[in-house]
Amino acid sequence: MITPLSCRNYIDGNWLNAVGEVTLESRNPADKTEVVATFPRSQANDIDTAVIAARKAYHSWRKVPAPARAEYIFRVGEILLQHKEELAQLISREMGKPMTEARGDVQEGVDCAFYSAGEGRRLFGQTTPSEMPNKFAMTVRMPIGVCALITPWNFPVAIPCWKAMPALVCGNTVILKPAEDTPACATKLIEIFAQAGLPPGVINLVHGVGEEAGKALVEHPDVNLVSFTGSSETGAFVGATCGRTHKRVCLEMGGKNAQVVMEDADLELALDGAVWGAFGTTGQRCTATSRLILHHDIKEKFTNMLRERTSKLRLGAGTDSDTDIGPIINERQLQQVSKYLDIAREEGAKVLIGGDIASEEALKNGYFFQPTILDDITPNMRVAREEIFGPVVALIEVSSFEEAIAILNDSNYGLSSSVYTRDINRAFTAMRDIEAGITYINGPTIGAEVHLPFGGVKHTGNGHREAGTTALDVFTEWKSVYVDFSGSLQRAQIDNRE
Ligand code: UN1
Repeated sequence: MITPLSCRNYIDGNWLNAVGEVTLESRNPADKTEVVATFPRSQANDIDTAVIAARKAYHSWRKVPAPARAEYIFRVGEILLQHKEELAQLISREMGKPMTEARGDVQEGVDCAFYSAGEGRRLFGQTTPSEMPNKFAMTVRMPIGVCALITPWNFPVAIPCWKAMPALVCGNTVILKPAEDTPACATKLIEIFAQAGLPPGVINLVHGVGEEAGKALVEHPDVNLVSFTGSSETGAFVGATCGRTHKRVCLEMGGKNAQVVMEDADLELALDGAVWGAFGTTGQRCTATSRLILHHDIKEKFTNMLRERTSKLRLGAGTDSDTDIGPIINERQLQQVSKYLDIAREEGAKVLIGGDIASEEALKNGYFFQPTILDDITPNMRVAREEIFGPVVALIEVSSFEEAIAILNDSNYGLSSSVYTRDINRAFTAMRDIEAGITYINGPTIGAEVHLPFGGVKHTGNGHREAGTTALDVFTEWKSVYVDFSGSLQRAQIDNRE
């Protein structure tokens, strides 16, 4: 057994214990007897120390030229790439995803580094004519200040990267509060940022629990922005608190993503997409396919194909090379998925395959749930409306394309969506009419790329888009600058027209 990693906070360039003595543990979800890391239970005073450090560093970091700031991030990308295998192993042990996916998690961070670093040489503003003669007008992007980044466990490397990297290139300083389930991944990631030579205080790490460390960060008067990815329930608290304390807030919350399969679709292709979208990362992605909206004409055939394919999926530890589906992250989440199966049965759903905690001897030490297909689902059932965040997909039958889109849109959430069809008119209609931040045509609901905006509509988000150039809109303020070179007072809003 590997010795547990002893994690500490990283504040002002130093690895520090929290002021309080209490430490917590993260465990391997595939073998809960294995402690992966211990980490401090930071309290408000630890948060305060981190905010003071980030504020102090901000005053000089914002003046470092953006291309020079970006070079640090480029270096982070290079070092991350060198450590990809080691970090992927750690992700797989601490979070449970299969190694191929864990490598993808790190690669998403690398991609984000190289993409964000390029922005250091752009960060474009605009020039625009002035109403006055001999006057010049332009817009410039300004950093926001101290940014608190609160990140989930399902992409323990990629998500902190896609928040921290653009934030830093834009001239902000950051404090990362990672999920309690993946402190070791966050620690290794921050070690890489430190190795890249970022000045002290520019990036800080505080471990702890959401209700204490996370809450203290969100409430702290000297934090200017909070970027949060997690549950809608916590997001509502974060949003309300930021509203009350006048902070910019970027929220990425739940999803109830649907894949539509029309009668003209390439069914093998749609099957590959459905299995990957629903069961990849054990369904623990905010982009996961949790509803399959199937046209009546292909429903039976497609359902049989899906059941057949699902029955072949192998559950196991992410670190085993023949694993298709890893564990659920923790006991609480496992119980949550089980609870939804009880609800589904009470609501009259038919469990086609799966439906229970996996009980095979080899899986007893981990939090494993069988990949599950629910049939006879009507759009108003709770399992068709609420985010489950596990390997469970609900089948809904429709008899037309219009009905499929209406049901897809009949949700409080609007993150990702997908339509399988060979009809170009339907494809473009879907693109126009689907209420979601992301729409795939003939591709699964998961797998967004870092150079495109990422986020959703309705209860999924609050109008911001992470990643892509839109990340710059999250992490900068606009300033309008007027330069008058006429040498005399030119008065605006004086109207001398007859
Ligand atoms: C998430 O689940 O919060 O689009 C992020 C995807 C990944 C990111 C998922 N690139 O599936």
